[in-house]
Amino acid sequence: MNSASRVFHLDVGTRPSRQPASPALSGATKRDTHSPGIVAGLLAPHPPHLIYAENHPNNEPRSRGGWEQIRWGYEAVRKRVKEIHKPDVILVHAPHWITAVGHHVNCVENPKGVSVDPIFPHLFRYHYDFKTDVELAEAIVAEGKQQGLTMSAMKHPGMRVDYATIASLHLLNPDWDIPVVSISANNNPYYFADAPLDEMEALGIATRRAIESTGRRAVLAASCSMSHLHWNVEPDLPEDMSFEHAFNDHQHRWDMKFLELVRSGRSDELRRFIPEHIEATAAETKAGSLTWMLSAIGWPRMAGTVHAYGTVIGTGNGLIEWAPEDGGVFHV
Ligand code: 2X7
Ligand code: FE2
Repeated sequence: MNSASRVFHLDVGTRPSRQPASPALSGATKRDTHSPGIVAGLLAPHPPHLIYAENHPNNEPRSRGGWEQIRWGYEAVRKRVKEIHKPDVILVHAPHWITAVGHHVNCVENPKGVSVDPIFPHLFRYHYDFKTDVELAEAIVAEGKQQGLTMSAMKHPGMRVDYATIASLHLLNPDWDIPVVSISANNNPYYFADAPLDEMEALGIATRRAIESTGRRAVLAASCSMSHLHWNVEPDLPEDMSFEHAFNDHQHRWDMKFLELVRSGRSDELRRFIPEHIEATAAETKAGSLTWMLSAIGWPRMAGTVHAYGTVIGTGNGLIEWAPEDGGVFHV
């Protein structure tokens, strides 16, 4: 890695620990800049194209740009993360860290290496070096077990971190100066057509409890695209935007129905709609990341802010934020 690609490090867990927040009504929020809890939940998609287009020194391939609207949305979210939310930690649940037995949490203190997208290696070969919030990661494992889930603390320092985890984390905080917790996607939903998302609801609750008991203020990122059919060929110049559009009208319409529910704060309907949307559009939310995040913040009856929506190689990508009044935490 060259010197320009080095990342900053912070000591994890050195802040004074905070008392857990008192419980309140579901979805209620309050301005409170000190209580532990979740300060924002994000749908933060990870197409490697977005990193390629940025020409960041951590990523090897070079481009002429592309997918600007989604990338500008990420610029706005980055600013909010740093200036408004100021979290102790960013947690990410990502579909491309696939585990066959249960849910794994990365408990390696300083993951380092090169993450490569196996389908788009010509776009994404990213040098990463970041700090894990190990105390929180281990607390999630323990809370998950309490919820009856099969949990595992991943402690192999050599394990290569998947491109979805790295892409969402880079897009949210390219400085890498906020500690991270990364959670795997159990792939039962891909074996069993009718596997429910209940486990992800339980994992969300476990995550929230771990955040509160360790006194952290956290941003949660569900690293997922929405509609997920994509072309099996790409233009000679991958960033040639004259080729970029929705896979078909059906996919687009279902994504717009999804965004309508988000923008109008109809979370109960959204909860019922997510499995229908998965079925209709092969949505990547099937991996459970979105359900995990929305369960953790308590399915609040509030409008999500759609910072951007755009297609990448035909897939639909919404960059969405749910957050209490600036500075507050979700009380569930
Ligand atoms: O992993 C992905 C994705 N979710 C969407 C679009 C293109 C590539 O990779
Ligand atoms: Fe993906």
